[in-house]
Amino acid sequence: MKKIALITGATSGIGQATALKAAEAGFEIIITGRREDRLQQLAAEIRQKGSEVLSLCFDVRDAEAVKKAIENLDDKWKNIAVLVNNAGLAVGVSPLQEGILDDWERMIDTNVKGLLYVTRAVAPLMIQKNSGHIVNIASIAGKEVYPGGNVYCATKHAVDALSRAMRTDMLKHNIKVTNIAPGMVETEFSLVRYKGDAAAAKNVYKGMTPLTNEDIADTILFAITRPAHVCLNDIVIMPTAQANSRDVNREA
Ligand code: NDP
Ligand code: 8X3
Repeated sequence: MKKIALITGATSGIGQATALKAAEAGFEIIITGRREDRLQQLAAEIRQKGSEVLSLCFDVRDAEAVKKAIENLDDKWKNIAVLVNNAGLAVGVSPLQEGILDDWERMIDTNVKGLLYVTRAVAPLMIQKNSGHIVNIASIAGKEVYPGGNVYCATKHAVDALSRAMRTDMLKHNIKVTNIAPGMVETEFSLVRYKGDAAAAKNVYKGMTPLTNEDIADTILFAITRPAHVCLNDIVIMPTAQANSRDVNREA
């Protein structure tokens, strides 16, 4: 029987590449996001690969919508083996003292509360089966801070802490928890962070080679295909041209 992977934030970037690679690797996929048109397009691509797919359109910030979407799954789709908590975003680069409250709320509500709502709905299904794997997409911003990163970094530090907390709480239920902390990955991430300013987004990667969404998807696929007794707890993956949050070689 094929395993089922639920991937949040599958309409773009890391989530989209992960959904496609997981389908190629033989998983059946539940894809989620807010953009219905993109979900439909991705679902068609996954079906072409011969994999079954279900798409769920909801905002992870809406606790009731998350709960209903998971509760209403039929028994087949409730048999989730892998949850990839990927939906997330950065908004703005203001110093803390000039921060925009709405930006802060979007980041905290999505990256922390949204991840919690989805996990709260899915983890009991895994516990019933005494097996499962939760992959949290954190960030190098969950290990370090950098100028203007303030609240985004705080949310990703929270994800890092929640990965460790989940691993402890779910230990007796045989559930693996993998925290993945990427450095710079060129996706729609910077376009969202700079509120649609394509030039500012492009400039983030100027003169260096960032990671791609496929690099992170490959890493996730490696983590979720290890033998039952092996759990990769924490993976930091950086572009060769990035040593840490602040040091980037733009001259290679
Ligand atoms: P993208 O902007 O390309 O993708 C983000 C995804 O998250 C989209 O599918 C989006 O879907 C979804 N999403 C955002 N907000 C919500 C919401 N409220 N409800 C449901 N889905 C939502 O960025 P990435 O692929 O780069 O980002 C994926 C994850 O990786 C994020 O958690 C990010 O913080 C993390 N990350 C990214 C890095 C990078 O440099 N790119 C580095 C380290 C970590 P939709 O808009 O359709 O809802
Ligand atoms: C995204 C990577 O360095 O912009 O999480 O924070 S960074």
